Amino acid sequence: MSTTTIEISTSNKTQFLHETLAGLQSEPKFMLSKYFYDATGDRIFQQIMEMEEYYLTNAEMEILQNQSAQLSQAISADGTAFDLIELGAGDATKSIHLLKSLLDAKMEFSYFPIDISEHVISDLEENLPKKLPSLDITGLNGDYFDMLQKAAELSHRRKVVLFMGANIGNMTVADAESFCLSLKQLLSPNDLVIIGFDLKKNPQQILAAYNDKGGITRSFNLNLLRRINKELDGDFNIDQFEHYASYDPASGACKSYLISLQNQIVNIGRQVIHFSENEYIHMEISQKYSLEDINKLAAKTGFKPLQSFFDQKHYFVDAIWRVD
Ligand code: AVI
Repeated sequence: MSTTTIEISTSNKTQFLHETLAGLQSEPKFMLSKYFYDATGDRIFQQIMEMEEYYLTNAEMEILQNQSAQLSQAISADGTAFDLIELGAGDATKSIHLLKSLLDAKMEFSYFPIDISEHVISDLEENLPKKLPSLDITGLNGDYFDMLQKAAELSHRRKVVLFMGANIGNMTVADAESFCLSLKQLLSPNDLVIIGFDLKKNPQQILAAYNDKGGITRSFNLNLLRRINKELDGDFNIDQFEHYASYDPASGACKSYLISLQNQIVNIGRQVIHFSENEYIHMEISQKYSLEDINKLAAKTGFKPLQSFFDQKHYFVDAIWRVD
């Protein structure tokens, strides 16, 4: 077993400030949902995943619990050693099933979990080897793409990239296309990607997952304002912003916003941001896909769909694609 952490944290705060101001000085205003995940955000996201309305986690967990052996077979079909690179690894409660199946099958591989949250990566490096002592793990903390490049430099074997949890949904379809194209640039023929997509379904069910009765998603969004107050010397009055979620069944875009409840001024460091009453900040997109949308995305970005793994209710799919 080997354990290493590689961190790129030098300009994290400057980048946070720069991107936050750029978003708030835009018309319309927006924030980047990757900044939701400080220690408090991580905790609130855990609560979201345990919410009754948030069906995504259980659906994908069911796939991993019940079909990891088949997933492992698909990954190891050509018998060669590989590196398993996981984008947005979280606490690996889902991928641990796959890791176990791969270790049980005596596959030769190293595991590179990547996460934007440094808490998540250090927890993972501490705890995963206790459960899987023979696992070779190197944690990477930072932006997906920077860390993916880092992992590609470190890895000299066939690559299998895991991108589960519907994290691809937090990009617009256009950004998901650019992302898949860039991902493909870092891969070689026969490398695989496994992507988790939340499927289009009853609009009420989707909306409820992002507008829960208990207000947990609301505090998840508002926490970013708190984080800005704390880390970027901001003075948001949290009570004067309201969470609003919407889902468009035609496009599959589920969006969340914070609405300013009054005309107000917010200071961030030395910058002054004006809000009108009812002006919104776009906070996050959680894009939903049909199978047709998914296959189109693969074809457009140079991948060949190999296999799809669904939960029993067909709420969610983990799709395996090969570099074409
Ligand atoms: C991490 N990501 C896939 C979640 C989602 O469903 O878009 C983040 C989230 N936002 C609100 N609830 C959950």
